Amino acid sequence: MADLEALAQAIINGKAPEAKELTEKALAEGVSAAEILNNGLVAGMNVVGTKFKNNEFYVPEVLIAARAMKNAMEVLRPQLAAGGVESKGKIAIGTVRGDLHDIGKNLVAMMLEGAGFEIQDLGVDVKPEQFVEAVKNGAKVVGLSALLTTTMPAMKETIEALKAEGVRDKAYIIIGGAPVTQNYCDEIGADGYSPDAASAVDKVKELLKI
Ligand code: B1M
Repeated sequence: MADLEALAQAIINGKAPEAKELTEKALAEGVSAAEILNNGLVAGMNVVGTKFKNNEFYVPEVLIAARAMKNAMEVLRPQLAAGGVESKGKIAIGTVRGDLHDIGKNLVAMMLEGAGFEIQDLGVDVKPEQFVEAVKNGAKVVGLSALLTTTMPAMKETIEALKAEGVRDKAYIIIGGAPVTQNYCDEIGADGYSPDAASAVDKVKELLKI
């Protein structure tokens, strides 16, 4: 019988082949993709997020868990699309213009994907116009990451570009990265700041009221 608890545990323990195998087994037994996603993958990543917040897990454990989740998602994604399972919303995320740091941004993206959101990862050195385009294409949340004090102003420039194109109010903007603070968030008029990947998930849920 499909064991979604074991699947969640495989994600928590970062066992990628096992996570993929259990996902395939559950699908073969007729468990719906939505159930596997919610009670297996998302349940596992929720535990990972909590452990990370409580300093029981560090970056390597989260990366390994996220890799296991990605493996399982490869099996599940086509089924989710075919079954018309709705994502919780589209999020465009990227490291802002001039900045090449992506480890933290990738963690945030993986945690958000693990929480059931559709992620458009724009990569690093992302120009304000690219974020504007993403919002025009339906992103409900824009995630900006910056690791350098010299690239933080690109966050403000991105918000200005969204305003100039008349789409600022079409998406929530969340920001993060080591030098970024709540004060800076307030100063540039972003909608939310998160100090880490797990809180980014909470912040997005809070903003989208889900
Ligand atoms: Co760079 N680097 N780096 N670097 N680098 C820092 C950031 C630095 C603090 C090192 C130092 O001097 N002590 C310093 C910045 C100083 C400053 O501006 N205050 C620095 C510098 C100066 C530079 C260069 C300019 C060095 C040079 O060339 N002279 C250069 C810049 C290149 C560029 O971007 N244009 C540079 C280059 C690099 C590498 C390419 C070598 C490499 C990046 C590799 C990569 O990312 N693929 C690198 C690295 C690895 C670092 C350090 C060592 C580690 C960063 C990291 O990945 N941390 C860093 C020093 C440090 O932080 N100890 C440093 C782990 C990661 C999980 O944490 O990214 O903070 P973090 O993400 C966290 C949170 O911040 C938050 O959640 C994440 C998970 O909890 N978060 C978000 C992040 N984004 C978020 C978005 C959100 C919400 C939360 O919402 C959207």
